[in-house]
Amino acid sequence: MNDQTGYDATIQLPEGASTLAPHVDSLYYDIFWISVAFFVAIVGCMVWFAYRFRRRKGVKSKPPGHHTALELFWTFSPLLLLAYMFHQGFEGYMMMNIPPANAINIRAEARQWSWSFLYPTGKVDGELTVPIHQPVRMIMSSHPRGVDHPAVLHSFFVPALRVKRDIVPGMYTSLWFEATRLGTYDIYCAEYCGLDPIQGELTDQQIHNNGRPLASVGHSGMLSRLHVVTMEEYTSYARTGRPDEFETNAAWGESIFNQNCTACHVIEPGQAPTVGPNLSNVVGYEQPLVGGTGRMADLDYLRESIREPQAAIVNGFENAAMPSFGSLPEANIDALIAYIASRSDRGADLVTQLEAEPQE
Ligand code: HEC
Ligand SMILES: [Cu+2]
Repeated sequence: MNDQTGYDATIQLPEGASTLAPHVDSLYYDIFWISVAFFVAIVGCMVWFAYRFRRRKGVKSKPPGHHTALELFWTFSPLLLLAYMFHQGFEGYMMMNIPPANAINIRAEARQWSWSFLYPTGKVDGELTVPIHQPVRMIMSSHPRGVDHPAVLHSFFVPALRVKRDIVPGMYTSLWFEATRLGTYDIYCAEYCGLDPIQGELTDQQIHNNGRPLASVGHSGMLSRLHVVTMEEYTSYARTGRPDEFETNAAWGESIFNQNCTACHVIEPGQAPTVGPNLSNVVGYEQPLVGGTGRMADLDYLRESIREPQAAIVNGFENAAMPSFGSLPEANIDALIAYIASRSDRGADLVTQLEAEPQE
């Protein structure tokens, strides 16, 4: 059931990879050719009349009064064409706005300047992967980048699917599509969403030298990719749990930590803390909190610190804020905790407990 009905790009339009694409494209080409026909007819008549009725010596113009049949014809025939365009457009609009009942929901979160996609299984990724021939409904929202960078307008745009919808702070917007062709397609943010102030400080060389040019420099870098794969590939992709390349949860956690946490935390004993506390020798020790209380750094405390960092603030760090990582799947959070526990001389028990948990 993986027969593909999508098609290649033409001079005017990108490749078509969804059930909506033929609708949009046929209406586009109908309107295009109607416009071409009118252009040729109108400009042709204009040129012919300019020549035929040019001023000549001794010829006096005798314009006719009017021609009822002709006037009725050119009033009502365009009306029919417009009614046809409206009908086709409305049909496409309805199709685009009513997701089929069997659609799977994928959440999209837009931030300055990145995308995260959250799958029903709990998996989170920066690129979107969907099964072919399966309706998918995107439920989209805009999020702050940090404390002083509030949520802004974005727009989710996948030309190959012919779908585009604004993402508005403070509300959910949605769209749906059914992919009809395997492959990888571009995802754009189509609503100007700001310029990174550091861009001015980067040289052209720095901007173009890193592997994903412009990735961190504002709206124009807010790009991602859509992968349309078979249902079997999708199922194994969306599975959460430890990827095969890691032997233990702690090893997997280290890689998650390096991707998400090292901007603010060091984890070697004796290193001076950066934005947040040094996370070595935290597990198993009493943590001094703002307000004079303290909490034992056990599994609950660590889960809370990662999901709801503001619930308990470590003494001395009240001026820096940690963003919530509550959108990470449970398994990833446990792997992170296993890694942090492995970096404490009192963490061995917690590591054993977390390594023993069943993996799907
Ligand atoms: C933007 C900076 C920032 C990032 C990124 C960040 N943190 Fe934090 N973290 C902080 C700050 C600041 C604190 C102290 C304030 C508080 O307790 O909320 C903190 C506190 C913590 C604590 C409590 C530490 C203690 O001594 O009791 C843990 C555990 C923690 N972070 C884990 C993580 C993990 C795991 C990640 C990555 C998934 C992460 N942090 C990413 C800034 C950050
Ligand atoms: Cu954007």
